[in-house]
Amino acid sequence: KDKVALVTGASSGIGAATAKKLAAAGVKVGLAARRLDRLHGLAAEIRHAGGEALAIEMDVTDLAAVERGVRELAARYGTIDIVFANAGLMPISDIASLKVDEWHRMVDVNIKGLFNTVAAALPILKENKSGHIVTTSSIAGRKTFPGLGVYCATKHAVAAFTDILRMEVAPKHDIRVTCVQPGAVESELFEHITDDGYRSQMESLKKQMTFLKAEDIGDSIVYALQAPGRVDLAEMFIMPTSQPW
Ligand code: NJP
Repeated sequence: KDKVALVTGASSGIGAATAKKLAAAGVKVGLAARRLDRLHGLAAEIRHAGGEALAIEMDVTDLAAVERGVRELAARYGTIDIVFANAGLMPISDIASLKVDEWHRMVDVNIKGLFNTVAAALPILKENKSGHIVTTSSIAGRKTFPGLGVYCATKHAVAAFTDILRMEVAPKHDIRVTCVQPGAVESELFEHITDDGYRSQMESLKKQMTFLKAEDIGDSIVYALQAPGRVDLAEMFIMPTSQPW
């Protein structure tokens, strides 16, 4: 039977690339994000290539919206087997700049968005006594970097939550859990930096090193999902070969 996946943050970058890889591997994908036009475009692209996809408008900070999206996906394809909780943002700035609104948005999307996604989807996986939850943490969930104070805090939280989720649900409910920790990946993530200094720092970094492609992360996730049931790839730390830190 074809598997069904929910992908949050599917409108661009890692989420969009992973959704395409999943669809190519025969998975029916629920594409969730706020930009519905993007999701419709991606769903059409996936269907054109012979896959199955459903566009779902979803703000992950809104638990009711996430629950609605999960219900819609499960109703369309019968169940949910895979959850890729990936939505996130990274507006870099120094703590002393006190961009408190940006801090709160990162906490709301990167942390609470993950909690909401797991809360809405886990009952279905538990009921099935199987499934796979993949979360997007970061190299910033393992180390710390100036300018990334709040982002690192959120991605450390993602890593901690994911690890404990695995310990609790993998042995008991046969639900595998994987925490993906990428280094620098080409995506729209860096477009939301409002601090001029860090924005130009990121621009020059792009010229100095070769970022990963979002597809590289998608390939690794498909690999983890296709591993035999006894194998849980708990963490995947994926770095660009040229990234020195
Ligand atoms: O970035 P981008 P990535 N509700 O900006 C969505 C992590 N990461 O693919 O709602 C629902 O292209 C947004 O959709 P929309 C990173 O922290 C990256 O790189 O339509 N969705 C879009 O689809 C993040 O967790 C790198 O605006 C919301 C997606 O999130 C994940 O990878 C390195 C939302 C962001 O796509 C994907 O980011 C690393 C909301 N409220 C970790 N707000 C890297 N790129 O180098 C945003 O270690 N989204």
